[in-house]
Amino acid sequence: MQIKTQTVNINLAKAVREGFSKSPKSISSMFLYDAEGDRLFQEIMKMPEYYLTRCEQEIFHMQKEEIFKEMRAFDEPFNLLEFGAGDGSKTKILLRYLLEKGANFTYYPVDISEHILSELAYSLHEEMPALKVHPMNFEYFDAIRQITNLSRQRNITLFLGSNMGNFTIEQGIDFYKNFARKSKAGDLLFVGIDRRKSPYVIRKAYDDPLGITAAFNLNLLRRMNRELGACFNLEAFRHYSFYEPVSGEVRSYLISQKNQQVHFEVLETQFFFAKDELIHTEISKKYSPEEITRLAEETGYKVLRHFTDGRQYFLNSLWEVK
Ligand code: AVJ
Repeated sequence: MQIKTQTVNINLAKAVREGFSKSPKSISSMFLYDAEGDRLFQEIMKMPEYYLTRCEQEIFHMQKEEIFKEMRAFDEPFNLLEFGAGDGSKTKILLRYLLEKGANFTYYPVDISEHILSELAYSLHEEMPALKVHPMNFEYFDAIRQITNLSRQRNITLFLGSNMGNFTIEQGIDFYKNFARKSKAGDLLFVGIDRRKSPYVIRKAYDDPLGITAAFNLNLLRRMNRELGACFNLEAFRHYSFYEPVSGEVRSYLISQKNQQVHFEVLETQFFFAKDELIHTEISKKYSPEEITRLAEETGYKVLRHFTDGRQYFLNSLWEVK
């Protein structure tokens, strides 16, 4: 198997210059995923409080037959794209089933983390040697362009694990409109979305007692120390997150615990953080089924079906490009 990866130049330096000159300071959650961030997110998925992964796995285990029937996955060859594939722990359930049932497809995992993508390609090769895999180390829309050049088969795209929760509603609308524009009529999109539910349950998932989520968030500072020669003292910042049930958004921040000046060697500049000043790092938005349907219809899709778990915590929604 040939592993084709290309280093993406996601410019952390540029993001810091822009994000830290605004008020409140902010940095895209995309930068959470270096090798250490990937590892910490894998720890998060194992936490009892972080129900999302297990709920989606339950849906796949219990309803894979129905899901692929609705996708017409056995009718003709197709491309199976996955945005933000990560370590593939959920997707493997689906891949194994498709292989067993003799579906004719190539799997294109797309991820901005070169590290996690090469681990995924390696483990797939070990566990499912018959699977055709073509890893794509690109940002989402660059990957679609490449795949469209390679193959005119129908695309079924997976966007799982509540990854879309990181979009604000406006970013989500832009993303899906743009995606529909770059798709062919009949292409499918299968999205995994965390549902609105008891605010207590959601709050706990993003602020666990062992501090794994805090370590995941603080790792951003460690990454800037390493990649930009910054001199953040990780003890001088604290993780803060809360769920706001009206908007359905979990918002995560790093809060400066004192007045401090942080020098960035690579940027040849410094930033001042006042005591209690925020760095906004992430949004994790939750949706009701009605909001999901509205979003799909507004952006160029027809909802074929919703699949949910026993507790109705999570939802996988299948959309067809109109
Ligand atoms: C990987 C974006 C789905 O928002 O739930 C977990 C990341 N952040 N705990 C999420 C995350 C804090 C996660 N996603």
